[in-house]
Amino acid sequence: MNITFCCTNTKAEPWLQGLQAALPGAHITVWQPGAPPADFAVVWAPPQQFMDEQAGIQALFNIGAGVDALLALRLPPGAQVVRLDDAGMAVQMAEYVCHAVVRHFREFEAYEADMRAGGWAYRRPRLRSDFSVGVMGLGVLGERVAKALAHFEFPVNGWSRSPKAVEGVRAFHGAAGFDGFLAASRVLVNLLPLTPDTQDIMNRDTLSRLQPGGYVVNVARGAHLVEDDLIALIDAGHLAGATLDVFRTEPLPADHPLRTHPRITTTPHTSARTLREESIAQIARKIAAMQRGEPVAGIVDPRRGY
Ligand code: NDP
Ligand code: OXD
Repeated sequence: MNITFCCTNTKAEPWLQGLQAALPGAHITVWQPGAPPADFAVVWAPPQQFMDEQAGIQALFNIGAGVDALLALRLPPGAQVVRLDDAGMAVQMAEYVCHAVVRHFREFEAYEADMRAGGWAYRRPRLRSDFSVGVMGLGVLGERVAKALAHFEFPVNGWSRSPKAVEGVRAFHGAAGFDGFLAASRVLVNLLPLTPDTQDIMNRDTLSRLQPGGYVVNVARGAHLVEDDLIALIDAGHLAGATLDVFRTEPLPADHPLRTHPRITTTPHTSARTLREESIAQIARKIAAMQRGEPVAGIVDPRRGY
């Protein structure tokens, strides 16, 4: 079995060593133009040339959860796309989102500023029941995040494409459920995949329909959010602020207004990192299962885009 590795911005050597240890019978190499055909590929943001040359690939293993960049390419005919299924990302996402929501709800930023300025003042505790959190996307990551938020006793709403039942979460689905979901939510957390249906989904119109004092946490993809609309709604006082991990342009330009806006917290696309060991173990398990002709989880449907 031949496996080719083609991951942009990723140090190849530790991945090759880990994959080789997990799949001792495999021949694993780093892809170069003109390389011989392989059976499986481990990829992140490969060039179109890779896809064109590797026409016989059976499955492409994406070393991330989001496959929007991969599906933007012309794929080898018949190749299955397999995304990472959690692999240690869900707990990181739950930490990140709970931190952002709790930090905002408990006004820790204001307390920190006050303490730095020599103050010692109490703020009136806010009502948890006034801070319903809406999680867009109840997939591998969104479900874990929604459950973690419910653990802190926030009222939690969830929105997905198909109907879902998640304990502790008021579930909405489909286009027909979107208005009710927004109207019931004050904090909006985005964990949708980026598809033609979800691009720009957070815009002036939809964000205006959040409850007053709304707050946005975007941890999915930058193109889900119309950034100028977010800034305008914060400046107009309809939204209280935002925590953003992903941006329309990454890296975020050094002089971008989102970096310095006083009500916006930014991080560099780090809310849930790909963990090498967990990912290698998962990919190796799935390759072995495919070779035995068994089904594997995390197969992407290119028509729906995730
Ligand atoms: P999943 O594919 O497991 O879940 C996607 C969820 O979104 C599903 O619940 C799905 O509904 C829902 N959904 C998709 N399209 C629509 C739609 N049009 N309307 C309503 N709901 C919709 O994805 P993950 O949870 O694994 O990951 C989500 C995204 O998080 C990734 O695509 C990626 O972009 C991002 N991500 C960001 C990271 C970071 O570091 N910032 C790290 C990892 C991922 P249904 O259940 O009905 O199918
Ligand atoms: C992912 C990401 O999709 O890191 O896994 O954004």
